[in-house]
Amino acid sequence: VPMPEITTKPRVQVKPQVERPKLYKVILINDDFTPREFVVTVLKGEFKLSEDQAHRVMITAHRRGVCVVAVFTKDVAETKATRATDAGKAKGYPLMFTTEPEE
Ligand code: TYC
Repeated sequence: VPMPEITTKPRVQVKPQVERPKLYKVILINDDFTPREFVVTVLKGEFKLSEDQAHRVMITAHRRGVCVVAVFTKDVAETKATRATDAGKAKGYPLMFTTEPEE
């Protein structure tokens, strides 16, 4: 006996749903005015670094000019960089955090 013909409806190509979000570095910039201890306090408060980690990041920026603090999604990186920069501004310090996309 003949087999029934099976027809299939063409399906549109579907892009994989789940993509890993691009990550952004928060970068601490050195300056000549912000007290070291204040930089450490901001790093602990905004980025949840330990005293040791915060001190290492501060000293690295102090010696080399910049230091990567941590990586986050774009929104979180920008919010934290802004809040940390504003904490310095509120005390009259030129403390600066920026963000840049990871490679
Ligand atoms: N260079 C500052 C000083 O000597 C301390 C400092 C370190 C400031 C790191 C900013 O990102 C910074 N008081």
